[in-house]
Amino acid sequence: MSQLKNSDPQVFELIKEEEIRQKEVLEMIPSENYTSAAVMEALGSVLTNKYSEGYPKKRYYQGNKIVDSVETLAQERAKKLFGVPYVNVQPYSGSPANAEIYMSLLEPLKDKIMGLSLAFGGHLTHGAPVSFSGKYFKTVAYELSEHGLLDYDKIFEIAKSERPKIIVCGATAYPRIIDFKKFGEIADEVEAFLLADISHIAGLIVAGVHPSPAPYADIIMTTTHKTLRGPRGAMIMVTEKGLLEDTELAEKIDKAVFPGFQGGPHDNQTAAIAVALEEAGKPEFQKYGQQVVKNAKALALELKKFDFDMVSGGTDNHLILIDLGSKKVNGAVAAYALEVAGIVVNKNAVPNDTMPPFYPSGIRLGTPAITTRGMKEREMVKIAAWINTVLNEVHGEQVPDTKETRSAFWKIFRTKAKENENLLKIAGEIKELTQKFPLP
Ligand code: DSN
Repeated sequence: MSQLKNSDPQVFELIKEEEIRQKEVLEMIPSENYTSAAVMEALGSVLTNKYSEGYPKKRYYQGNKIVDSVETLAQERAKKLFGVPYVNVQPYSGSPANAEIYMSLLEPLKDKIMGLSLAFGGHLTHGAPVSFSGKYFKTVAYELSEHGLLDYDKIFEIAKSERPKIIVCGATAYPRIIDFKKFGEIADEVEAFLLADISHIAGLIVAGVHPSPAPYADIIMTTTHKTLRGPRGAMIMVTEKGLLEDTELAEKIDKAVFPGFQGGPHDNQTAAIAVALEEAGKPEFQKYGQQVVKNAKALALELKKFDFDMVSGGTDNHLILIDLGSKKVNGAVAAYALEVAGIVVNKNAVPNDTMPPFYPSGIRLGTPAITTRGMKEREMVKIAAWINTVLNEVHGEQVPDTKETRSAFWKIFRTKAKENENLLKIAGEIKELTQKFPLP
């Protein structure tokens, strides 16, 4: 980045600092990953200079011959990888993509979306009242069972009585396999479209360690930057089944993306998605996906030895959701202390959480990024022990009820955490460990 260093040393320095941060900590937010250098090169290429409203061979601007080839390449790679006949690779990210899907099929304020409640691990765009999905469409939510699992009988019951037009399956904090076949049967019974939002697990599906929704869903949406390990972005796919349900579904999606919701696609992002899809089709990526799950399972097993209460009891995929109620620590407190110690996770609500979303009772952690660095089961044993030590250091630190007492609490707690010798010692050990696992 020699040009940047000369022209804007302030931004250059900030990027360098972030690079060092990413190198020296354990990135364990399950929706994050490290892209390859090739993906970043495509993302930082001259393609960022172009405007190309429209689709290949039907553009509203001149000079798009090469962009057409880039977009077609991304489309063909996605179709092959996910086994679908149609894909739109232009959505800027996951939330716009879901908005575009709803726009293509639903009448605002009339038709209904049914999705997993945000408080139980669904996404904002699956019908949460604070998001456009809950404001502009009718919604109904399903929740998890008392064991933290999807309850398909209950979902069927709700679908029968509520008659949603779209059922969304997929989650941001669900540690188990999703039974897409069952969701497909439910959607068929109530004549709803099934949207599988596979943003979190797309890479696992490609690697063959999670079943694919392609035979059962009508539409599949995925972001491209999580387990799939591409740049930030998203894709909307229509399956064979979806095209049988509605022969114009692909056309409707295209129109909803552009001109319905977006303007010019980010061609540099499209190129970087194409690169990531090529990488994901390689045998090494299969091994990567397998190791992501092996690592998550190994980590869960170790955490169990320290009596951590995991929602659903463990994991089948890349993530673990820990309910810290039994450890008497608030999730926000735990996430802060872990960051001081060099372990970056996110605070997260747990099923039936009585705390507000900013101070939830749990933390969510995952293995996609640390697996990209090459870490294996042996490192998971160490990480679990570190997490346990950190949590012991902050045992009993609960967040006070009122706003005023909360800010005083945080001020004291932050200083205490940053000066805690055991947390700082772990941060040093992690810095040492991460040097053996370079970023791509
Ligand atoms: N923000 C993503 C996640 O962390 O799961 C979902 O969009």
